[in-house]
Amino acid sequence: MQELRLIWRNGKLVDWKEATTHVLTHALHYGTAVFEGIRCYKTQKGPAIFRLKEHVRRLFDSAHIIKMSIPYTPQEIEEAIVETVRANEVEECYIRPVVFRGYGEMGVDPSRCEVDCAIAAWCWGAYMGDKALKEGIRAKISSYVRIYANSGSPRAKTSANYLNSALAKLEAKELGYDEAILLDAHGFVAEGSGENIFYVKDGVLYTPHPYSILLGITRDTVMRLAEDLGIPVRETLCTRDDLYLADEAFFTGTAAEITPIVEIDGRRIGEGKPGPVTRRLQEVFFRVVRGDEEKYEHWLTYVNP
Ligand code: PPE
Repeated sequence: MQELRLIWRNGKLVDWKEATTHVLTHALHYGTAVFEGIRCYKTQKGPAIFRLKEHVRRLFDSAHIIKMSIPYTPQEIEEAIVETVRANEVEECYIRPVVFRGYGEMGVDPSRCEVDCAIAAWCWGAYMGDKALKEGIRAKISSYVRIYANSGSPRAKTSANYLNSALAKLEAKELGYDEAILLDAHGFVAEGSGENIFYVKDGVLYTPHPYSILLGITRDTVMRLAEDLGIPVRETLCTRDDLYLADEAFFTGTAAEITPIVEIDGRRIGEGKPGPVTRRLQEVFFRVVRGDEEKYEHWLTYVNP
C-alpha cells in the first residue's frame, strides 16, 4: 500500500502511523465494524469524489442495521471525507471510512464498547490490474454460499461479511482464477467477493435481484447509465447457466469499476473478450467519474471547489 500522510480519526487528522488501535478492539475479534469504499478521481476541476452522499448514506444504513450509532451526522462525515482527501493533497485516491466497536469490554455483546471512527485514503489503481479492465478476467463459481439475509446482512457493509468474501477469493485464486462468483442460499447468482455482477443476453442487461447482495453504488450507476443509453435493464433471479450462456458479463464495484468477465468455470463467455455493451458502459463510466459528462456532474463532489 502506498501510504499517504494523514488519517482522520474521531474528529481530527493524525499522522498515518499514529492511526493505530488496541489489540483488544472489539471489532478485531468479532467483526463489529462497518465501512465504505469510495473513489476520488482526477478531473479538469481537480479531485472529485464520486457519489459521496450515497456512500455516506450506506455507511449510516450499515451502522443502523448492526445497531451501532455513529457519533457524527452524515454531513459531518461527508465533510471529514473531503477534508481527508484535501489534507493529503492527492489527485486521485480510494477512500476508506470505517466505524467500529473499539476497546472496552470483551465478549460478544458490543453494546459497552465505544464507537471509533476513522477515514483513511490511499492511491489504488485498477483493482485486478490494468489488464483486467482491458482484457477481462476469469471467474469461478465459489463453493462458498453468499451470507444470506437471516445469517448476516448482505445489505450492510460490515467487516464480518468479508470473511465470506475472503474465503471465496482465496479459493478462486488457489484454483487459478481471478475472482469468485458466489451463489445465494437458494442457488441463484449473488455477486463477486467484492463486486456486483451483470450479464448481457440478446441486448438486455441483467443483474441479480437485490436480496442477497450488497446494493452497489456502481451497480446503481451502471443501471442508470444503461437506461440512458437505451439499453434495457432487468433485475432478475439468475442461475449459473444464465452466466454460462451470456453474450457478455462484467463485475462492478468502486474498487473494480467495470471489469469484464471473459470466462466462467472454464466456459468462454460470448466471444471470450470484452463485448460491445461492456466496452460502451466502461467508456461512459470513466467519462462520468472524470467529470466529462455534464449530465452526471451532480454525482461529483469537488474537493477544492
Ligand atoms: N458487493 C460486494 C461484496 C462488495 O464488497 C462491493 C464493493 C460491491 C458489491 C460493490 O459496491 P459499490 O462499491 O458500492 O459499487 N467492494 C468494496 C471493497 C473492495 C475491497 O477489496 O476492499 C469496493 O469496491 O470498494
